[in-house]
Amino acid sequence: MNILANYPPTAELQEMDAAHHLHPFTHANELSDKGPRVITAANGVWLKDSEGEEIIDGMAGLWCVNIGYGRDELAEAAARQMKELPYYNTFFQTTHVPAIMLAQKLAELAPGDLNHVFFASGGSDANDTNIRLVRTYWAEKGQPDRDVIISRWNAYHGSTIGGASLGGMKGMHGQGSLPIPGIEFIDQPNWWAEGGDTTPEAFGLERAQQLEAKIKEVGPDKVAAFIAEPIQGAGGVIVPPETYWPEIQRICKAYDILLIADEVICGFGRTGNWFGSQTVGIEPDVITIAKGLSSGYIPIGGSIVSDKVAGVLRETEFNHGYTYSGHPVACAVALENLRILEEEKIIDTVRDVTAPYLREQWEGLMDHPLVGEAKIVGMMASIALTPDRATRAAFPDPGTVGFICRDRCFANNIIMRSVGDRLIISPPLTISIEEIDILITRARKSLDEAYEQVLADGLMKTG
Ligand code: PXG
Repeated sequence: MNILANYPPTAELQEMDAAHHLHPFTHANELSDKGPRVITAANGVWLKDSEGEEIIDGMAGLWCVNIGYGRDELAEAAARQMKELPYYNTFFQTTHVPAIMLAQKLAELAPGDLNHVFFASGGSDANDTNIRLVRTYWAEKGQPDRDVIISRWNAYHGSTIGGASLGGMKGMHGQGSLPIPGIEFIDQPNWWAEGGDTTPEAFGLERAQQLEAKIKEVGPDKVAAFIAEPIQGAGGVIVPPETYWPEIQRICKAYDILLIADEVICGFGRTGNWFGSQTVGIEPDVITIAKGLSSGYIPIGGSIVSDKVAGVLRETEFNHGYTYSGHPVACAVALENLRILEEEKIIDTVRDVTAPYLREQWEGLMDHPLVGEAKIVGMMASIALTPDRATRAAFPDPGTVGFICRDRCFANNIIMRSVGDRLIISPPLTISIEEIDILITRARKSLDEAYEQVLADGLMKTG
C-alpha cells in the first residue's frame, strides 16, 4: 500500500509537521503558530497545495527545477536505474556506467579545460570537497602553507561546516563557532546598497581590488583560492558591475590564485548560458555544481576541475569521498535532465526568447513606487525596495518591507522570495511567455497591496 496516497487533511498534516519535523532556516515555533503550506503536486511551473490552490513557482523550488516539474522521463530514468543497479560505490577500484557517462558529459559541457568531475550529493558538500581539494593541490605542489581561501561577505556556499564557513552570512557564522580557520572575506559588489556616491563601474573595480589588497595582507604565498558565485543568488541576486569580474580574473592570474566559481545556482542555463562563468566571462579552475544538474529531481552535486588541478591531484591519493559520490540513480537522472536541456534547446530559448521578454517585463516594474532598481541576468532577477529611489535609501528596519511583500505574494499564489529588502525570482527555465505575464501580474498586484500597507503603517510617505 502507498502510505503517501491518502494523506490526512491539511490541519492534521500541519500538526504532525509541527510535532516532528524540524525545518531548515526556520523559527520552528513561529512556523507552528502559522502552519506551513503543504505542497502536494507540481507540473511545469505550477505547484499545487493540500487546499487545492495553484501557485506559480517563481523560484523553481529552491533555484533548482530548471526543466520544470512533472517530467516523466526523469522518473523513468530513476526507475530504470534502480532496477538495474540501485547503488554501487566508486571508491575501491570500481566504477559504474552512470558515473562514467555523466562525468564525460559534464566535461563536454563545461567550458575550457574543466574536464574532471568529483561527485557529491549537493552544493554544500561539493564546496567542502573544494576546500580540501585546493589545499591538497597546493600541498602536493610543495606549498602546504597556501591554505587560505578568500570569499565574500553575503556569499552563500552552503550549510555544512565548510560551506557555511566559506559563505559570508553572519547569521550563519553566529551559530556553531564558524568560520573554520583559514577563510578570509572581502566585501560584495553590491552597488545599490553599498556603492555610495561612486559610479557602478568605479565601484566594481574598487570591490574587485579588495581581493588584491587581501592577498597582499594575508601574503600571496598563503592564499590558495578565491571562491565566488558568478552572480550572488541567496544574497539577493546581486549583479556585479561590468568592471568587476575582469579585474577579479586579472588578480587571480597575477597571483596564481585558484578561482572557484560556485555555479550551484548559475549553472545549467540559469544565466542564459550553460554556466554563469561564460556569462560573466571568466575561466575558473574549479566550478561547484548541484541544483540544476538534476533539476532538483534527485540530490546530486559535484566539483568540475581543470586539467591543471586534476593533473596535480592525480599524483596522490585524495583521502576524500562520500558514500553517495556518483550515486548511480542520481547520475542517471542528471544525464536525462541534461539530455532534455540540450535536445529541447531550453537554454537557447531562454537566451533568445523568454529571458529577453522577462527582462522587459521585470524592468517595467521600475515604475512602481516601492521599486528602486530591477536587475536581471537570464532567468534570475531581483528588485530593490526603497522609500526613495533617488537617494537609494534603505528602509529603517531592514527586511520588514521585504516580508510584507513576500506575504502578499504568498497570498496571491506566487512564489517570490525576499532577501532583506530585495525581492527575487528564479523561475523554471521552461516558463512560457504567457506564464511570465501571469508572474508579472501577480508580482505587481502583490507590490501594490504591499505599498498600501507600507503607507498605512507609516513606513514611507507618498510621492
Ligand atoms: N552554493 C550556492 C551558490 C548555493 O546557492 C549551495 C552552494 C549549497 O547547496 P546545497 O545543495 O547543499 O543546499 C547553494 C544552495 C536560499 C537558499 O535561501 C539557497 C540555497 C540553499 C538553501 C536556501 O536562497 N542555495
